[in-house]
Amino acid sequence: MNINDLVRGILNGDKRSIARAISIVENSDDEQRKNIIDKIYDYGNSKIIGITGPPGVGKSTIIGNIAPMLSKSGKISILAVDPASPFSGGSILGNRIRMQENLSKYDIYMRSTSNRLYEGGLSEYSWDIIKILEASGSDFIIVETVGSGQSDIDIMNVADLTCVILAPGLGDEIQAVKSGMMEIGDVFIMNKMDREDAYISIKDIMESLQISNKPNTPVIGLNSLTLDNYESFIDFILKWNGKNTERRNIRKIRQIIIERIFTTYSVYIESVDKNKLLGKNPYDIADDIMRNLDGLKNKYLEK
Ligand SMILES: Nc1nc2c(ncn2[C@@H]2O[C@H](COP(=O)(O)OP(=O)(O)OP(=O)(O)O)[C@@H](O)[C@H]2O)c(=O)[nH]1
Ligand SMILES: [Mg+2]
Repeated sequence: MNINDLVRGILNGDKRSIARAISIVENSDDEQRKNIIDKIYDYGNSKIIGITGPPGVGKSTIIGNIAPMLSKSGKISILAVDPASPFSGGSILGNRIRMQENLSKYDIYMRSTSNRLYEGGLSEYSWDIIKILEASGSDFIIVETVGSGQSDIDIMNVADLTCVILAPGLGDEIQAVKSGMMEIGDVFIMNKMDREDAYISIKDIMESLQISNKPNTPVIGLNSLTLDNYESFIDFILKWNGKNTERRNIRKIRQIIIERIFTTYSVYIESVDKNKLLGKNPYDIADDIMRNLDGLKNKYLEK
């Protein structure tokens, strides 16, 4: 498939073209990524909904429930970022298959991607994947982060609406979650309201929001077994009109530049004269290498 056919396919919402383009941005080089993004950049206007929170609180369950409900108001795509860890591979795949079966009747496109140990709860090319899903005509793109608790904070740089999902009985983990996640939520969801300690947990979160100077941030309780109170959450999502394009793009620019510097300088670092390594302070060697910025320019700009 040539690039123009691929782009036409994406713009028409063709699922095979979308899947192929995502594989290209994940597995090719900067130039090919740039090529695709160049051609689709101006298309689409999606609301990007981030679903984050500790492991097992019900993120996937909630997405599986809200996606069909939201599909009454527009086209939905889902991006689920999975941990690279081989230990959880099997169970996650099982979850995904169940979710995909459930969603297929609603014409919802779902893609999972591994974070490949990229930190922050998203994957390295999440931005590019989101651009592709956006150009394919999605009205809503729902992103599930890895679910490693307090370190899943990158989503706030990417989503237009960040939903932090919590559940009763998180035990000691709640303290760690609070220290990282209270800042990033536009809304807090207490899932598993069927649990008896749920109301105490909601009160606890409200108190933490007071302390964090965010007393007006909404807290919504959900029971994902009965779908109790889901209409409040859907209503909240539909009314939300915050946009985060600037922050999303700045994050991407930073990432592109760091990646380029890293790739280029790795080569220089490997080529350091081994005799120098013993005789010279590493700070001085790093300065020497960085004086040679020409390598970076030649590689990316002088074509
Ligand atoms: N009792 C109860 N269980 C729930 C509720 N929502 C989800 N669960 C269960 O909680 C477990 C974890 O749900 P998931 O949706 O996989 O949670 P997750 O946050 O996506 O988990 P990871 O992606 O592994 O971090 C599953 O067994 C669900 O059936 C709820 O409202 N009440
Ligand atoms: Mg999940």
